[in-house]
Amino acid sequence: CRNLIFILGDQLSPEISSLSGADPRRDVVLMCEVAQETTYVRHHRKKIVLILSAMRHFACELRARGFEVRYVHLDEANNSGSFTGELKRAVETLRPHRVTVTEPGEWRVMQAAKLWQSEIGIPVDIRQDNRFLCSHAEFAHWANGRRELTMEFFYREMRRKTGLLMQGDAPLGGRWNFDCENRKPAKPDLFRPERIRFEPDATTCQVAQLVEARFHGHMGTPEGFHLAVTRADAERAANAFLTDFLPEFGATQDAMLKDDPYLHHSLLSSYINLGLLDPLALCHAAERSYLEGRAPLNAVEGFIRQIIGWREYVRGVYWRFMPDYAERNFLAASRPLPEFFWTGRTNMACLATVISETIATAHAHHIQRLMVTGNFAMIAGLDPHAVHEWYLEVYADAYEWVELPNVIGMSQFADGGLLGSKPYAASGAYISRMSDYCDACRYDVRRKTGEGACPFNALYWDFLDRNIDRLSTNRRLAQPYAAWARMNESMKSEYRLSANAFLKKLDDGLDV
Ligand code: FAD
Ligand code: DLZ
Ligand code: SF4
Repeated sequence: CRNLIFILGDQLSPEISSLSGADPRRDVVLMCEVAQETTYVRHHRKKIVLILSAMRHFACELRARGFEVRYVHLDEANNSGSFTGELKRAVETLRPHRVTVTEPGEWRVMQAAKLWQSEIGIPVDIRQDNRFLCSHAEFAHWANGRRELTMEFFYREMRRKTGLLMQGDAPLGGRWNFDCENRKPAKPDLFRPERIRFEPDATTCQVAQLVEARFHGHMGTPEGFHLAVTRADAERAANAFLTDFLPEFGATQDAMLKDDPYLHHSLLSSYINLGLLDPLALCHAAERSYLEGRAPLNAVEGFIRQIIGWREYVRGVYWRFMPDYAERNFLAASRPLPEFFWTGRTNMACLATVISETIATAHAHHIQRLMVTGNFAMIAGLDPHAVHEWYLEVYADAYEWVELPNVIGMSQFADGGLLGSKPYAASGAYISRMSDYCDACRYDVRRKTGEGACPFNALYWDFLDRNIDRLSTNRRLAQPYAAWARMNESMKSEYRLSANAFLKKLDDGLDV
């Protein structure tokens, strides 16, 4: 009985459930580069290079393990352009008895996968994705009956389940979370180790040429691509992170520096999401760093929380609330994205820096995504759906299951507080405290209103005022709303005037 094992582009893991029980002498693997996946949003060109090159390398890895791999290239003459079309073609040629596939990460693809069995006329076995700790059923079990889906409580369950940083039933160090020791600003450090870079090999160069020629109108360029595209290189990147950056991971997690965009972040999300790194193995390696005295607990706990806490939690939220989650717009925001989101050309130095780095590298770290682009988008009232599409396009680690809850929930508060208990809105003071962006900005962060004042200042108060009916009952916003209530009317109207003048410029497409 011959099986056809269908492996999607973000399922590049040798231990993935679709391969479980596979016999290289009998079964065939299908992998396909398809136009539908490369263009359902206009992915950053470095993201496409990463995914297609990693797919091609994974096909080689499987062949080296003895598998026959039917690999369909994007520019192949008969390529039908879709997963369904390629599956049909493969079934017609190879005549397997059944298809096995690991559940797709995205709702959109899952809907297509549910139809495959009836469309191709043989059994299709859709298996759970064993690269996650928490299945959809387990998440539903945890979430059912809870009034609030608090990440921190979910995280504790995952700590208990994995035993990571646990001593019996208790968390190591007596606390579950050491975040209060984090959130420090950072100083430039000329001695910070260099980031590991990988020179493109012949396969990556071929993909880069294809992407250069084919994806006009997509952000960025394949030039300067230096990401890992194999498991071995991704593991090298992980080991370099564990040695050089993990020890300081927590402390500067929320900091931003103009000339040091990565600080102590791991830069591993793209590899984890593609399947090149196993998230649990990575957490165990981080735990060993603590147990063997190479990294402090606050750093290791913070790193592990991001992976077994946030990463698993946002996936749970995604699958529980899709498909309507994608359409949520609690704050009824509707402004289109300004042009500078595509060019980085704005006088606001924080946005110019983060967007330019995004264009160059297809990466930005968490606080850049949350408190610079995300914060601006929310307080300027940008349409959350357009914001979601932008994030899905521009980041190399973006797949809808992880991007959407981070954008619609955490960053835009468009789900009304399902994921986060308050909107992450901030004035220029926050950005000034946590970064050195304001030093070189044409705007003055200390000026509240009027010509030359930092736009974030007026937008922040105007955002609270504009949304007073929706947000003033939020307990976590009691303080800013009390401050707004105490403010005299002339100051309030100055904020409103400044914000409106700025927003009008945005709407008129003028430089800001
Ligand atoms: P580190 O800071 O080193 O963190 C370690 C790991 O923890 C990451 O590699 C990642 O796997 C995980 N992680 C950390 N925070 C989160 C989180 N909030 N959700 C899920 N996993 C997390 N992450 C994505 O992987 N894909 C996305 O498309 C994505 N979109 C985002 C959009 C917005 C608006 C925001 C605020 C966050 C988004 N994140 C996304 C989460 C986070 O910003 C990235 O995971 C992180 O910046 C990746 O860089 P890193 O590997 O250096 O992370
Ligand atoms: C993101 C992406 C891109 C750009 N291209 C492909 C592709 O050509 N073939 C493929 O199998 N997967 C690709 N992917 C990843 C898929 O979009 C991803 O596997 C699905 O969204 C399911 O999560
Ligand atoms: Fe951004 Fe305002 Fe600082 Fe300029 S002054 S970098 S706009 S926060």
